[in-house]
Amino acid sequence: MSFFKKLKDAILLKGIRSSEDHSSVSDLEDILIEADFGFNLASKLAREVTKKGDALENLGNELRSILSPLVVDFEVSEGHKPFVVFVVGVNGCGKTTTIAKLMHFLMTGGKRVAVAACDTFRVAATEQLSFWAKEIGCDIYIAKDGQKDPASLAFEAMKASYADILIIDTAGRLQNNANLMDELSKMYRVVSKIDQSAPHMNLMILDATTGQNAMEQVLSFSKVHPITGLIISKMDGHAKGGMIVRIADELKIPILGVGIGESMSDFAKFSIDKFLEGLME
Ligand SMILES: Nc1nc2c(ncn2[C@@H]2O[C@H](COP(=O)(O)OP(=O)(O)OP(=O)(O)O)[C@@H](O)[C@H]2O)c(=O)[nH]1
Ligand SMILES: [Mg+2]
Repeated sequence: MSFFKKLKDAILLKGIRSSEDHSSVSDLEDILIEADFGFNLASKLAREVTKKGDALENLGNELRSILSPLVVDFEVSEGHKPFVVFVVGVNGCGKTTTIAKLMHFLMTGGKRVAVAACDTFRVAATEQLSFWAKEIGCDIYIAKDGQKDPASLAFEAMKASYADILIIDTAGRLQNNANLMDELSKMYRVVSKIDQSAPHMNLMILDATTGQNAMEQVLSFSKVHPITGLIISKMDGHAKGGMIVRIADELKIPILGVGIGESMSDFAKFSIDKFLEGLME
């Protein structure tokens, strides 16, 4: 049963109305925890929205006020050449597909875009990115035979590129894999040697089907280099993406878009209305 349906039932059946009724507040709290809002936020919201009036309407308003300051357009600023975008995240979260969507979006906007295939572990990863680069018409930098160091590829791409925007694809890695996180750290260091202000955007992709672990993922990747934007992939599936509320509330990282399919045009601005509707389905 969906989150808001449960919430409605809880409100109707259990008469969740007031914060003085402790059992009602804790029922609501349980529902919010189950929706991946996390314990602290769930408790805070459960208390606040039951204070007076319609709890469901209050909750909608609270969620809007958490999310709306963070929902922004995907924009690259002028004055950096290239404007360097790192794309990071755990294995299979949708990094490479999101890059295809961004290449398409930026090229359509008249920008010259290049990508560096810095996932040098899997041959298939380079092939996947090459396919999109060719399809969309972007320059691509790929590792030469035997070259496995993603940092040196990122370095070469930065030196060579005449593009307005250089997007760096990275290998998927679990946030608790120290070696791979060190490797990522080296990539940032190397890139900042060429341009101190780079990367200009450090984008993390979150799979909408991820639960509370998403928070830990963002915190760990942020330790290596602060995450400046989030894109939630796979919002076209069954997942509601409830974890984004907690991340927004605690970390206040801008939400730059959502992935809504597997093709290059399946990129959209995060819609709070649709998100809330999704929760209510
Ligand atoms: N339905 C749907 N599928 C998606 C979306 N984004 C990515 N996928 C699919 O998810 C799978 C993994 O996507 P990739 O882009 O390869 O993910 P990745 O993070 O680059 O993976 P690694 O490089 O292996 O870590 C592929 O089958 C994609 O087609 C999305 O927004 N919606
Ligand atoms: Mg990939």
